[in-house]
Amino acid sequence: MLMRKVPGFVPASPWGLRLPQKFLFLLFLSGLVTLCFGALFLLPHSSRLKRLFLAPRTQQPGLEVVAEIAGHAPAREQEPPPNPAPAAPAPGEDDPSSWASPRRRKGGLRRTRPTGPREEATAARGNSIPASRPGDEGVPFRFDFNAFRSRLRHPVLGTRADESQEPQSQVRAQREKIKEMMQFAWQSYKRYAMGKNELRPLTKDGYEGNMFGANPSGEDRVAGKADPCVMPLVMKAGENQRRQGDRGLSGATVIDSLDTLYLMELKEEFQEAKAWVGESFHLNVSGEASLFEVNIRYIGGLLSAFYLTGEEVFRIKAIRLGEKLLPAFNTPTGIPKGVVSFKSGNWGWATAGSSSILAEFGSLHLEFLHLTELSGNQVFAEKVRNIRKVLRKIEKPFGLYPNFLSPVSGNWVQHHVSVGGLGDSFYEYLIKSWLMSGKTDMEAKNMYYEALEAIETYLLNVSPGGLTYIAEWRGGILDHKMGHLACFSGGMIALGAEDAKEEKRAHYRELAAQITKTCHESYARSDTKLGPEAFWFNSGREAVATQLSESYYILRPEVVESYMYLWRQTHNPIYREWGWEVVLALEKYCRTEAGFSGIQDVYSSTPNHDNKQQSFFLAETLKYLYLLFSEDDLLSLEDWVFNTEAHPLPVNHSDSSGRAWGRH
Ligand code: DMJ
Repeated sequence: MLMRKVPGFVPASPWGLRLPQKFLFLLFLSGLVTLCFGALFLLPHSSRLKRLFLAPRTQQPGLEVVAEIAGHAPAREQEPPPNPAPAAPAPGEDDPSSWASPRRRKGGLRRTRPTGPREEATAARGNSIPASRPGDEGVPFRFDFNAFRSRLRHPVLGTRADESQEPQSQVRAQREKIKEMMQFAWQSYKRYAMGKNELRPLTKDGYEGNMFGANPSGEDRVAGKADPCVMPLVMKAGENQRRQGDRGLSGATVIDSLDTLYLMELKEEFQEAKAWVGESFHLNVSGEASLFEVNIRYIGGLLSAFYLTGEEVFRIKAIRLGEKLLPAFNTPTGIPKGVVSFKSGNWGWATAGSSSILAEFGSLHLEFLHLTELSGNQVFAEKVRNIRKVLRKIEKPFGLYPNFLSPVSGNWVQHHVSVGGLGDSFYEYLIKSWLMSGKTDMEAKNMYYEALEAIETYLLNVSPGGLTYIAEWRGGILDHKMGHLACFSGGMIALGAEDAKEEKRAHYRELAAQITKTCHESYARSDTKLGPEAFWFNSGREAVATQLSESYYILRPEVVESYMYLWRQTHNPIYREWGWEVVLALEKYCRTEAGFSGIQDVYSSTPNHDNKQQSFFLAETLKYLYLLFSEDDLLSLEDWVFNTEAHPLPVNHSDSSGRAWGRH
């Protein structure tokens, strides 16, 4: 104190610094602190540090937020429990691990390709569960595969009782023939088109199409529910914005084939398909894709492959792809648009002139519940429960569900009702939701039987020649036609007959048999013994197409699908006879040097090929044929429901009200 008062004396700091030096030192220190703090934002993967220093950021409502609101906190930081060991094989069943490739058996499982930077970026935007540790590709939730497998009532691949009892039986030879067809279809695809969506057997190359987002050369869209009359109504938005060069999802045939290869025990081929999924199935796509098609083929195919094998790669890819579909639901009603943009991730729902299709937004329920089951994330289940809610509340003309709904207003757009294209799988998913829930989803059950009553009352007809058919309804006026797509309904009605009111069961069994017989007639009345795309009942003609534009056959499965269900229900040998007629016709008219092709005119004995081996031929047509010639416990209907692309999804036997199933 004394020294400070002495003039001319400049006090020194405890370290002996003078004032200007002190100032410079402080300046340097504050610069250093600012630099270090700023560097936190520049360092890659700094999210953990940011969490340490910064208050939690408010997010857009994404998966995590919704999950937390729903009472499910995604496992974020805690170490996940170790992966369950593969399930012990059920008696008489192959151990899934024996499906491993020789490489895997020797050297251990090769790690699947880590998620690409674009996929990580999407995950980081808050619409997904973040990775808890490197290498798990961002899906830390563990599904108890062992527990799931132990609840199945039958071995997945059945007991193959017929093989031990009758090793040389005719039915076994028939089954082997169908297996050979699958092997040929797969090998042709692999040879000429591996990784493309589908094979062009005549030109011996592959093509992407643009259903899954690609638009390499302005190829035409072939949507599952496509109908040339209505496509302008539903596709306008996507068409306007689609640009050449968009990269969509690839390998539809690979994903669609996985479970068929597995159940036919084409082990080497299954390994090829699995390896492709692990190494080459990329989700960093940019185009606009059909929500419905991606869901039934890709999500359905991946889910089935996971449930059949327990291989994590399928579960993870299914969930990651499922997350990419979520922006389609960002509409005022929550009814999704038919087209999802992979590019921006935020679909412009207000685009004028577009409607959502009943069969498309009504065929998500099975897959989305399983996405919740396998991810632990409620958002998928919530999306489809909301669709159900909208449909339950809306007024239905005469109890019928029209095919078009505005996702903006929530009103029907046209009064066109069909059990074929545009409507079909909506009805299918109602009865299958009931079955898949372990018969707890009463709402789905009631909606299904009410809809079926209305269909019977207003759409069902019998032709003068005694053929039962389901017509199409346009504001009260009937089109006396049935599309090939509508032929799945024989199988659906058979499947639902068992849970109908006692007094209706026999009636539904008979109705299923009659509709299936009519569909068989549409095949039997052609020169090729394959059925046309649509057939009519008017002007004295019955079960035949009336114009060339409806006379094509594109390897569709619906008729053999019904044969399979009717066979399982009745064991009437007629269904195997009819199925075998289809096998012979496919061999004669659709088999080419390099795969199977659709034909342009079923009424010509020398039809031209359409140069497309549809992926659903491998997913559905060949699978249903194979099941038709197999024992009932191969993918038993007690344990599995088939999605609308024939991918088996397990019935909930856990009697839980947990993750996916909820209370109804
Ligand atoms: C498949 O993609 C599905 O069965 C869909 O429900 C309708 N169309 C094709 C096969 O015809």
